[in-house]
Amino acid sequence: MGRVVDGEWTKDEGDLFRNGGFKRLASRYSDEIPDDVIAAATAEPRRLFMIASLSCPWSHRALILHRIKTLDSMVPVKIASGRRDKGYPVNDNRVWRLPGTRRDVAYVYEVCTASDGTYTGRASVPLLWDSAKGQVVSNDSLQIMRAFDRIESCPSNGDITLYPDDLRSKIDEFNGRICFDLANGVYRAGLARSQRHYDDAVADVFKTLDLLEARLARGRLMFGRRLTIADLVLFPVLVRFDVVYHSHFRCTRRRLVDYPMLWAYARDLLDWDPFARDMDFAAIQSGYFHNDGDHNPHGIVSERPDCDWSAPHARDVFGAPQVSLRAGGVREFEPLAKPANAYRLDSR
Ligand SMILES: N[C@@H](CCC(=O)N[C@@H](CS)C(=O)NCC(=O)O)C(=O)O
Repeated sequence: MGRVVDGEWTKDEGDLFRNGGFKRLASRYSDEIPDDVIAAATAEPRRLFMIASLSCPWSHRALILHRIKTLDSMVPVKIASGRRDKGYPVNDNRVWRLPGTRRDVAYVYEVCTASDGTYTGRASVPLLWDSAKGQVVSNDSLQIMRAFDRIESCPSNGDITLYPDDLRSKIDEFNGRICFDLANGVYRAGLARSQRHYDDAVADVFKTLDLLEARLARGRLMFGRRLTIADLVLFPVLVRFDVVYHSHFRCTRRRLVDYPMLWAYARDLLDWDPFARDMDFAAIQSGYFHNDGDHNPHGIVSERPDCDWSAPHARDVFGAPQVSLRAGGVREFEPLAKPANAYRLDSR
């Protein structure tokens, strides 16, 4: 994977592996995003932009919120694509003028060092950049999502919040558990360098999926009918499960399609435009299979499972989805339906 030390790219993994276990390091810019930066998204469209990857589940959760709030004209997205010679490239391995600077950058790590010449840490995505200050605002997906959630002047859904006050502590607790036991649990399983670490990680992964399966037998979404950021955190992990985590990361006890509730829930959400728009199974598989020389030195991409993402899910029996209003109360959530065949679900 590599990382940045004192502004220089190094292949040395530092503290990433401890006694054979994979340890995800905290995001370097993880503070709450201040009000003046949020205000800038409205007052100065395109001053902020987000770098995100289509293969990355942490990027995907932020992209979904970005889609729900239709933020394109205010906070554009740059999709990080290309060969990861020195971590994520920003522009298909060609240099690109970093807005607000005189620097040409090719990699995400150069964006970090443009912000801080002595940057030490991971060069991770998603990343929010402020062109006026020439600085990274955040490289923490949860903070980026919370910031997007607070933008009120967006073309649609400015009146809603996916992080409502009355559920906030429960959402935080839920996200904490999902992040450690599942979202990061699959990485701990896949990247383990000892049997014990692998065993512990897969136990966490499947214990969590079992709990979620039971929870989804009681309601349409993670918090009843109300869409919250908890669903946005979970969905990117589920859609990657059978195509990557089950095979490549050795989470082999069960597949997503073996969990009737979770599988129907994932199909339900995939029917909604903001969830489907950045779904690209080919990009997801390439991101993992082509960039993990330890496990897959020949870069073979495994065949995708033969399953029908468009099969009826019958989740409507739990009632129409709702969303919290910033002013209090709830309303029905009307996600744009996914136009038939509009996405690259099956491209290869
Ligand atoms: N704490 C970060 C984690 C993001 C993350 O780990 N992203 C992965 C891509 S899925 C990444 O950029 N990995 C490269 C690295 O850590 O060097 C967040 O929540 O945004």
